[in-house]
Amino acid sequence: MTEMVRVSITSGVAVVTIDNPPVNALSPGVPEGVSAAIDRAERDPAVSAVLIMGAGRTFVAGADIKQLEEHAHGRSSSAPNLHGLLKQIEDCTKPVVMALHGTALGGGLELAMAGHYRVASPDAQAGQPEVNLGIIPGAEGTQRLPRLIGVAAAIDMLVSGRPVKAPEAARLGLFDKIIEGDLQSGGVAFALEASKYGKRHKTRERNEKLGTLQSNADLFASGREQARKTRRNQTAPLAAIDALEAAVALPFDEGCRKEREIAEQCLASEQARALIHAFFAERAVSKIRGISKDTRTYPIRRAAILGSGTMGGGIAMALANAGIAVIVKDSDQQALDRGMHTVRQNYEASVSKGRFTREVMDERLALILPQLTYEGFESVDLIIEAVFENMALKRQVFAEIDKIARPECILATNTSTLNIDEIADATVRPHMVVGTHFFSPAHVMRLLEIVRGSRTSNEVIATALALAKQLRKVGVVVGNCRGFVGNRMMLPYMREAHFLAEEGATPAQVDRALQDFGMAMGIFAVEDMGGIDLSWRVRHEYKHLEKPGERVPLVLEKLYHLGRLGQKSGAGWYRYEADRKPIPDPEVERLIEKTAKEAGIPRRAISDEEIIERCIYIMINEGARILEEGHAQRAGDIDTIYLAGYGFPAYRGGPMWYADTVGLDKILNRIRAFRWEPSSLLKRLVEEGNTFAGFDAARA
Ligand code: 3H9
Repeated sequence: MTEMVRVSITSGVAVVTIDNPPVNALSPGVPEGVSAAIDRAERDPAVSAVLIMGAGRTFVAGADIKQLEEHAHGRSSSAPNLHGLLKQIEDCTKPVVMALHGTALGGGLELAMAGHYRVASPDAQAGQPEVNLGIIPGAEGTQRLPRLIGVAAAIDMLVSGRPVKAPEAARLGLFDKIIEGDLQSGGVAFALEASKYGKRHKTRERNEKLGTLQSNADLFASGREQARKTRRNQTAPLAAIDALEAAVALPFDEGCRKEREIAEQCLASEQARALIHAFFAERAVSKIRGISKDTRTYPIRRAAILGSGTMGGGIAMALANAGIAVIVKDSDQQALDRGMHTVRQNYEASVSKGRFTREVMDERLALILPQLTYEGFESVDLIIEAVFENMALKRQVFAEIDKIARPECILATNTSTLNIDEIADATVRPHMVVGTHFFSPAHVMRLLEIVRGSRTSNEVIATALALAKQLRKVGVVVGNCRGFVGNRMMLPYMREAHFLAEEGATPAQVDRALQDFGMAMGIFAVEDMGGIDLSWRVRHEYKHLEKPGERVPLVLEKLYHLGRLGQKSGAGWYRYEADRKPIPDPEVERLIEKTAKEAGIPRRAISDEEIIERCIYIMINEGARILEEGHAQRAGDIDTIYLAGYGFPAYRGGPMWYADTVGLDKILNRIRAFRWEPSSLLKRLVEEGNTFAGFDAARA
């Protein structure tokens, strides 16, 4: 046994407990410990059955991803290998029962499927989320899963990566029994019963749900179609289906060999390295210099929001969804009614899609209290301001709430562009003022930029991070600079797209090239969604920062003055019909051509490669500036922002990770060729032969 695996004997059942916090990953030592425990149980005449479970909050959440990362980068030759252990478990002459709670994921579920039976607590979930890491199950999961639940359900689990909850798992045949009450005693009783039954269920021998290549042909075809649609450009989901097909076509051992081959190829891929980076980058964002686990946080039980517009309503829903009671204040009854109507409509839509029940909707709605006054503001723990983006108005609002709120109440602003310190100056508690930059729709989007003002206290930042977790969002701490991180990088990206159009690319070509690159949406479609008036306003707000003679986007002005404000007016860069799909508009193309001609901008054919280089590299250059100025703590934080909030393809790891994969020297050369001013950090990293990942590692 190892320290990570304990064994105790209860009523003749060897209870094997895997104890490798925080999530009982199968790190070196765990498989060896389980193997030794099985070996001992097999030889001990006093033992009639084995029960394997996890200590703490979960069963096994998979292989150790750190170990996979080492292997993916070629820094270690030993990938985790569970095959011997799984065979040993399945061949054990005494029944082996797996008792699952929390999350049995990846290698955890693969381990469980090698057991003769699976029992689970009602809250347990099981899944094969490997595709989220760019890999496929590599411990016989693609071979055992279809044997237990059939090909259709297996395709769904493998391609979506989505875990199934206990009742569904039981219905599918993945769990044999749900145990209410104490899992260990229920598991021991089940194991004793199984030992009397004699016959053991070896999953590898269960072929009744497999069918044939022919009978499953349609399922494989539609699975592949689904994979191409929902996981655009990703290799692992298709590879997982190939491995599943091998389960149907080949005897178990040969299928496993095929799975191993495919799993190795996936693990060695650029996509796996990028997705594994994204996994750890997202978990690193909460590690902030100066803030530790002991940093005090303020409890957030009740909150208030100022403003019932799209953002205010969305934030109210995000809070209510996490069980936080929230007052929504507006100064205008009609606006308040409109806002609450939208909130209700959004909830109704979720109910009709089956996301939750009407009772849940009613509970959430009951937590949202619309009103016109400041009544109750004196007792809330957090006030989030979401009024119109105007400094004078925000300062006035902050001065007012500062007088009403109790001293321990956090005052947050949802500004996306304004200076937090200037807003904080309107209060006598600048240490309690923070930016909470939500993304629209705020009840859906995972990203939350937490903007640290120069006087924001560590306790307030720690509370905002905890709140993000409570809201199931990814909170990333950013500095108080123009546009913070996400929008600051987005602005030059958007401008460059405008220039490309002026020089000869159509908006549709730019958007298609970006989507082929993997962006969730093209930048012109994004701009139409946000509103041309918004882009116009932002540009004019910062017009004074434009240098004399600097090139500025020209068509934007024209669209704005023509009232082509984007989706909301039915036309912007594109035109729109009821389904809101962007339709290329020859009128806009003529307008662009005319504008370019008047400005003397020569038009030419522009390659997709140039579009990607100019749009993405300019973003990377700005990201590097943000890093050198310390407005983001890590390149990985910037990546997380772009993955969680801006539709950057996760399989490229985020813009800074992508830059490393292209090569910083190449990026610098292209930046020089485009006659942009390169960031000094980028120049320094190239001189040192370093990468953004290296920059992060040195500061960890
Ligand atoms: C696999 O199994 C391949 C097999 O097919 C092949 C076998 C041969 N390894 O997310 P949290 C760390 S692939 C190492 O904040 P939560 C995480 O980094 C794997 N570390 O907690 C963090 O560390 P820190 C398939 C792991 O409660 C801490 O645990 N499995 C692993 O919000 C807490 O994590 C998966 O893809 C791991 N497997 O969520 C599951 N998992 O505190 C990946 C977590 O230092 N994990 N850590 O920052 C998850 O989805 C979530 O972590 C989980 C808990 C739902 C388990």
